[in-house]
Amino acid sequence: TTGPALEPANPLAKAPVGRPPRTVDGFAREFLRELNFGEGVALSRSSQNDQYLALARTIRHYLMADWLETARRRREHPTKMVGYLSAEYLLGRQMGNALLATDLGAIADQALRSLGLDLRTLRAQEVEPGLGNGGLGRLAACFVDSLATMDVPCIGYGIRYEYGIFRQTFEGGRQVEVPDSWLSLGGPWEFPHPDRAVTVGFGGSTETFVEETADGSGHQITRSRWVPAWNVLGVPYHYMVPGYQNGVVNTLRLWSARATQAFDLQIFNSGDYATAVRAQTFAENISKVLYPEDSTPQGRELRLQQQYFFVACSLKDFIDRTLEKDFDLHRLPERIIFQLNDTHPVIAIPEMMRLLMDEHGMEWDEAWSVTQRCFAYTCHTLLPEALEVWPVELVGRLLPRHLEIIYRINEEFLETVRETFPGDELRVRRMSIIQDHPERAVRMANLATVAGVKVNGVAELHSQLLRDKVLPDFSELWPDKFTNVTNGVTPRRFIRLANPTLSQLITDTIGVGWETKLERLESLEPYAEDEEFRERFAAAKQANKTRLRELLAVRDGIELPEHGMVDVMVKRLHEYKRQTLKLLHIVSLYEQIISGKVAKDAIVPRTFVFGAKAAPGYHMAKEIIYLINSVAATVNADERVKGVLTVAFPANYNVTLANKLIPAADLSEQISLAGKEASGTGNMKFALNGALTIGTDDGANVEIRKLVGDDNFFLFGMDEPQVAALQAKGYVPSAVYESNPQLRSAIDLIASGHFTGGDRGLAATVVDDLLYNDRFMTLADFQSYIDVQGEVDEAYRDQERWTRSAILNVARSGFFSSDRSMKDYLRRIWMPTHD
Ligand code: GFP
Repeated sequence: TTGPALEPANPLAKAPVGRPPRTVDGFAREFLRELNFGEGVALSRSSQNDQYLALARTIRHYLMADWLETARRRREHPTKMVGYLSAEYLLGRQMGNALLATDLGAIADQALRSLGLDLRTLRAQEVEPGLGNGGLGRLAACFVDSLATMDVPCIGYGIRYEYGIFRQTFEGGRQVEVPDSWLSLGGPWEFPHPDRAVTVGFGGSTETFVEETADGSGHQITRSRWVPAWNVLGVPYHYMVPGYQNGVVNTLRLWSARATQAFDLQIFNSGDYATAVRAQTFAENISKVLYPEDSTPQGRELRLQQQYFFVACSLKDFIDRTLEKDFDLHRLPERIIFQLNDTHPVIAIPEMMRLLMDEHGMEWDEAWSVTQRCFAYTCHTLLPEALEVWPVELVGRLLPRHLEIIYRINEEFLETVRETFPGDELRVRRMSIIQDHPERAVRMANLATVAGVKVNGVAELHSQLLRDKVLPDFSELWPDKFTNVTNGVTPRRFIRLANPTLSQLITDTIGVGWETKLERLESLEPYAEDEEFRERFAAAKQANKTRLRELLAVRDGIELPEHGMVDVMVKRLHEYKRQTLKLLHIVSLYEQIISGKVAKDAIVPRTFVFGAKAAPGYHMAKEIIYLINSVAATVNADERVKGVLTVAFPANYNVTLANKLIPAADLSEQISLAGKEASGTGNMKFALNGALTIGTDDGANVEIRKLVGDDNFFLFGMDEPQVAALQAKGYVPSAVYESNPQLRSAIDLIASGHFTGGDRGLAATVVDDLLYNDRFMTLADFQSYIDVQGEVDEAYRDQERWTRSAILNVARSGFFSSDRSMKDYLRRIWMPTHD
């Protein structure tokens, strides 16, 4: 709790916090002071890590006045805020972003140089906080960046995982997961506040009691309350979220779990050390590790604990700490909208009901009316298995009061359904928040849809399919509840930081300020016809490719050829994303060359780059990784294709590597089965960095193609209605295999063990699945993919044409700034009167 208002005698205490001087000397002095006073070392004795930590703290100083000032402003003029609830934030490195936000890059560079140090070397020391799995977590990071840049009051709430997404290494081509101890050398970007810890309960039971109503009428009501069996503490860690050179710094508040009692001293003294710290271990496990998606049922309970833990901390934090004291909670929706990033934080809905009723004395109807206006839900998937359900047994055991509340919400909701659709019990069963089969479980997406003020998908097509296929009964009942907000990416990180060469060219051509008004990129369009500009544009791409070659040589010992097309597929490894389709293309090219069907010089030399992590429990994904590595090793060692086909699979794809790969790409692979990729955001990053896309009519590809034009996008494959029709008709992958000789040769070569040291068994899992299951219709789209790859080759041969198309991709992709996404959320969901 905050102490009494300070009335210090010293007038200095009232002055705004000082800003360090923005000069080379001033910066150098701050840095040395941090090194000496903060790290306790002299420059001459300091390690690179000391220097990195001191540098981070120095840069922090330049943000501090703005942070405190932003907080003060928001406190003194409270308006409606966005509470972004997300189990993941894939932030990427902080230092470069902070230097960009403060515009201190040049000063820091010179200051360090004057001390004999190198900024780039120190920046490379940073281990990125990988607190997310992929697109969903990265999207959350882009959104908080945009909200700060737009000066929208927002608190990002999440979990401070001690171990983020695992570090991937390859052993014998197989993925090996190493814990990501990103905090082990110090976390200079975080501010722990253990004194502001929040208590969160688990387990136990509920009890009912009778109470007189608050209106003084003498009526009695029966109420319920929760008596948890055990508690943990949530310690908040604050992170700065700086806007882009605008003096605004918002806050990201991540929760870390601690035991209420560190250990039992008596047991410890008796020598039973393991038992003495058991409670501590148990509690701290909650924020120990980021849960990888698509994993097996193990750890499910821990996952629900994580979800409840962070939303319970966050709601309490907002109500008890952020709101002014004595704020009338009936007016809560005037102050907050909690955006639920996927189903992970949906347990916040019954938690809000519980807080309002059991801790703040509201009646059910009032509490429900408030709750319904405080939440909105974003769905990020189309795969039914990715919509979370929690077994009733588990929820009841862990959160008994919440289960009661969920049951009552459901009861009242189903009454509405029955009134609207009398006699339609099948519909009632489909819409129920509780499913009966295969086990009784709470459907979190249904709960979020019932309670949320809006439900949105993340690209036009996805939002349409969400209405028509995923939640059709709900969209029939409440058509106005459904809306779309197409995803976006922050141009600060994904153009300015990632691609300085292109950024400079853009600024030289259209002036400053495009980073916050990305639609201005459209003024680049006429330059597609300007030869000099095209040359500079192509030179920028070439420079990025050279940088990538240098990086991969050092980072992974991978040798890339100097010339040729750079063809990149980077994203989570998942069957629906179809990395195997890319692999079949490579194998097919290789097979055609070594069998003499195609002359080596008939195809355009290409470097294929993969980047992908497989969830540790996802067996098939790991087999695919192994196969990609096996193909890479064989192809790269084969003299017959040398200089024409190169396959690179650098390990541990993350935000840092993405920033190097994307600017160097010529071709962006977005090849999911139509109707399966909700949006994609990598696709946007590539287009904005001047890569052309080969893609299916899926997710945001549809919008990219519409904007950049058919001539500047390589479309292939079935569209969603065709996929549905084939599914309905019955899809037989082996029949496709039989009827397509080129496909057959490629698959046969894999199956023969050619890439797996002669061992057929090693490729069998992937091959058999393609032939006899192929849930994501890889084989059905193979021929179309191959044909269009032929068109890609042809287009690439005409470098003038290619560059023109690449420029148009940049010029026409301004729509995909996450600033635009934020405007859409504000207008359509958070503050409908906003403009
Ligand atoms: C998920 C979806 C993507 C979507 C992002 C952000 O990310 O289509 O773009 O969320 O909305 F699948 P991944 O799990 O694919 O990384």
